[in-house]
Amino acid sequence: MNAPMQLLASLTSPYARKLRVIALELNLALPVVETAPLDDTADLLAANPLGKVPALVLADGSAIVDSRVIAAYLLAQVPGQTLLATDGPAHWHGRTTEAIADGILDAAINLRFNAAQGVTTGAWPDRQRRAIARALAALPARIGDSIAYAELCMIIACEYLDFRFPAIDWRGDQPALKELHERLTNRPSLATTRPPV
Ligand SMILES: N[C@@H](CCC(=O)N[C@@H](CS)C(=O)NCC(=O)O)C(=O)O
Repeated sequence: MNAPMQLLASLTSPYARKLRVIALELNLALPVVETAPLDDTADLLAANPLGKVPALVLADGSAIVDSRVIAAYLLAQVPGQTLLATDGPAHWHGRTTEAIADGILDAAINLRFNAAQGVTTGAWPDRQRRAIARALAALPARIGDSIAYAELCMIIACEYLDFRFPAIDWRGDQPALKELHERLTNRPSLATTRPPV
C-alpha cells in the first residue's frame, strides 16, 4: 500500500500552518514530517528544488510545492467543500485575499532574514514594513459574512506577526481584524496549529 500524502514542514512555518488549518477544516488527514528548511535535507530538496517548506509529497512519491498550489490541491480533494468557491468572483476574491495575506508573510520573513544579517534599516526593510501596513489596511474590506478561506488566511498572517513581530500593532491599527480574530481565536483548526512556544 502506498504511504499517505505527507507535508514536509516546520511547525513554525505560517505557510504550512495555512495548509494544516485547511486540512483540519476539510477533515483531511495531513501528516506532517517536521522539516527545517534551512537544513537542506535530501528529502526536502528532492521534493522542492527551492528548498522551501511546505512541500507536499503524494502517495506516489510525486511532490506539489508552494502553499497556494498545495492549498488548491487539498481543496480539490473534497468535492462540494464550502471553504472556497470553486469559481466565479468569490473564488478570485478568496485567492486574492490569500495572496495578500501570504504577501504579509513574505514581507515579514524578508524582514527577519534581513535582521539576521544585521540589516534592520534602509530602503528595503522600510519597503517591507510599508507593504505589511498597506496589506493589513486592505484586509478589513475583504472580510466576508461567513468564515471561510479568506478569513482563515488573514488570521494566520496576523498571528504570524504576533509570533515574530509583536511590536506591529495590527489590532490597534485595524480594529476589524481584531474583532475577526476575537471571533476566530478558539476555532479548533486555528487553536491546534499555533506555533509551539
Ligand atoms: N511561496 C512559498 C513560501 C514558502 C517559504 O518561504 N517558506 C519558508 C519557511 S516559512 C522557507 O522555507 N524558507 C527557506 C528559504 O527561503 O530558503 C509558499 O507559499 O509555500
